[in-house]
Amino acid sequence: MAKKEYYEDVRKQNLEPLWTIPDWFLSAEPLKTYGPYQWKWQDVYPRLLGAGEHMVPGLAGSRRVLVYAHPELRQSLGTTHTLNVAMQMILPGEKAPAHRHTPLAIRFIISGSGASTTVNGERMAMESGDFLVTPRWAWHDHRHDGDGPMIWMDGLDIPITRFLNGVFVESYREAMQAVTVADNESRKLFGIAGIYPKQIDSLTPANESLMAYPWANTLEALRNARETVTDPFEGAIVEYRNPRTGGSVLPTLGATMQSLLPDEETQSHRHTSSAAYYVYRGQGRTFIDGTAYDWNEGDVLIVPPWSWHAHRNLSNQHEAFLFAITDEPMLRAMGLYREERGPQK
Ligand code: 1HN
Repeated sequence: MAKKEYYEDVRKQNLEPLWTIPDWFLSAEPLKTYGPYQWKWQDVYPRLLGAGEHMVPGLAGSRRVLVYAHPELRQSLGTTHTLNVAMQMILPGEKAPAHRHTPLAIRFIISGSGASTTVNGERMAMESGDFLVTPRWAWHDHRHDGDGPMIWMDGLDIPITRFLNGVFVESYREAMQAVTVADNESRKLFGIAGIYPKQIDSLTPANESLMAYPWANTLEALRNARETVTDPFEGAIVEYRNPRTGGSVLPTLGATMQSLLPDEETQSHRHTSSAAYYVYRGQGRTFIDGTAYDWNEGDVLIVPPWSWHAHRNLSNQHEAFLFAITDEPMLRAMGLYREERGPQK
């Protein structure tokens, strides 16, 4: 058979000769399939408030949420290729009805006071800086009994769950769950490291582990990290963990809070995990593959996989706090996590 005919014949059988497939199939190192991206809070905030006029939770859909859809990931509506960041607002007196889905979620509380979320029958308070967890397939609803808009950031693993064809969603039989255990039960049971109720091994709590991490604890842990482990690539950084397993807070999604002191500058590194940063406090600049991205409070910044990045606090007075979600646990579980520490900026 002539060469040309051979290739036609083999492809007709939906067979692809490996020696003809270019680099994208197996590349020497991860390819850049999408770039860094940034959303400024000044562009998001008014539109989130605007959503207050256009939808009511429970009526038109069930959540007043703006999803951060990376322009290079329109197919998946991903914020990174694995994770979503979304911003949610709930107004006084509103209720976001109970449902559950296989994509898991974290919530980082931004502003407002007096709202609560109920996860598997456990009602939890939400205050600025708190970090909350909604595990896979957990019932959850939100309500706001305070004043003024309540805003938080949602982080979910929707893109990877969709890619794996694992999405299920179900509505609860009633609008809201009954509260079945003491408020903030998981915090009361598991929230103080190393000291637990004597009966802990025989309990059947509403949730198996800690669901709410208050800001005061995060701040104390950061202060302690600052005094004990210096990290030239991160400043001081703490990771939210599952206190019962010691592992990442969720199987696919990791979350961190880091602090940069006034004028602090980190060294550049890159890793195979992707990250979405939320600027909780402060102002600074992040270099990603040589491009500078300036950030202020409320901004969201994407660092794609295998991209060199270094942070700088641009204030000479105020500490900066960066919250981040990452897919690092997923990459580690698959043996794919790698980091390179470098000089590049
Ligand atoms: C969702 O169900 C919630 O339950 C928040 O609070 C954000 C983003 C995309 C899809 C579903 C919630 C979401 C979401």
